[in-house]
Amino acid sequence: MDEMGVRCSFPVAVRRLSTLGRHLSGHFPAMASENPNFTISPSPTAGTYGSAASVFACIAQAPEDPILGVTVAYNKDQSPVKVNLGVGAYRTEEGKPLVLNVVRKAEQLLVNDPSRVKEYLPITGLADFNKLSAKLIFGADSPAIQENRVATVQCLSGTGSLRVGGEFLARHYHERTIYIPQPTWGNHPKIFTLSGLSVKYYRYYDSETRGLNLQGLLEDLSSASPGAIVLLHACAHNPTGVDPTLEQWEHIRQLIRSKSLLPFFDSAYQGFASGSLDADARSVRMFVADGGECLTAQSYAKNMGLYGERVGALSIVCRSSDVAVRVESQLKLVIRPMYSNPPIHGASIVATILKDSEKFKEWTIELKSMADRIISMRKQLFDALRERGTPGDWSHIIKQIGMFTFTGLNSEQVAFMTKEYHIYMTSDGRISMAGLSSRTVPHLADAIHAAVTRSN
Ligand code: PLA
Repeated sequence: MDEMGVRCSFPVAVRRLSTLGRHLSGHFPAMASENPNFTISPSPTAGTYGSAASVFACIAQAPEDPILGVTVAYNKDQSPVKVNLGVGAYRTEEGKPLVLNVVRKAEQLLVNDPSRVKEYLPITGLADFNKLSAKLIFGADSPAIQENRVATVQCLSGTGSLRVGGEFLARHYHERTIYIPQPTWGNHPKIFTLSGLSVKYYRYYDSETRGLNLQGLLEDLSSASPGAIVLLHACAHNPTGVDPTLEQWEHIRQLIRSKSLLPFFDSAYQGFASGSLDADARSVRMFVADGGECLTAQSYAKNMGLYGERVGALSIVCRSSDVAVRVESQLKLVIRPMYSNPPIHGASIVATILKDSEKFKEWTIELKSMADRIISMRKQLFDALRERGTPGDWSHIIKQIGMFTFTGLNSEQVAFMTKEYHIYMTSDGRISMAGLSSRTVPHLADAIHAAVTRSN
């Protein structure tokens, strides 16, 4: 009993009974329909179990999300010097969120077009958006696109694309194990486990060299069961900022193909790593060029700054166009009961930009300037630590790529920096370089210096 007088084992018992009821009525439909009183479902909401107590009284308080929870803590802090380097969200030099000019223009066009309506999209989303998204990641001249071997569906940003892909694989693919890098974005294991896949890790990062553990990666994938799914970050690996070189990608590709493993690319940062959309898609294109199959989850959150619009795409590259048609038909069965069909606004912005060569050009310029600003933050932070004579080799700050630096700071050092300097970052020592500015670099460098020298 808890203080409300509710038996805490009760909801579990109720759940089991109702499940049993559902199970029985599924197996003996005649029984259920012949006897209208045939239900095993006690009704706690009716007050039978004590009218004052909530049926949710036994629910435990859940912890905050390790990444988005950092923003929650940041928002509560009243300090004027606070800096949020937790979530990967781009900020200007003034520390403000950025809506790209080209996005504003596209939105104006959409708003001023009276022919635009708010009807439901098809289950698979906006057709133009899907075609243009596949071109963006695979390349306009990709044989897979020309041969109609790609099934693309609009999804709820990168996360939704991964989830739809995961559920599709759990239903239709013969091997349920997915290998994800160690470490990886914290949401990956949750997304894939809840999709019905079984998650295993492959070695990725070498904390000694602060670089790629290629040997470990190849060994772990070599011993994976044939056909296993392998999650790969297309570029700008989160959280390490360490990407394989093209030569290393080629090793990885050969191994994956020779073991018949199925690559699933997470492309959340196309254009954000190098500033070039094509260069950042090279890993994916290498796999598509060999004619084999793969999945790709794309997000426009970062590269178009459309975080809250939740716009992304899942593409499945198949061996033939008729397989692609059947795959798409099954993707619809995954999507329909999950959220029915995707939202229209964000995808319309993306399609408006991608289909117009001038707007596309304008986007690439704005994207490059975001990527360049992040690169310049790396240089500034590195220089600031050198100036302070902070112990340690900080060259990984300029070697790593993409939105994040995996600093190597431990959770106590992070806690110290948050408490004493109001710097918010994830406890694994990851900082979002996109959240820094020339104004905040010295403050961060002071905090890192203090954290490192304090524990020495
Ligand atoms: N994949 C990777 C590797 C990511 O880093 C993120 C976002 C996503 C997918 C999903 O992005 P989307 O659903 O918004 O398109 N990672 C962020 C945000 C930027 C987050 O955790 O949700 C991060 O701070 O790691």
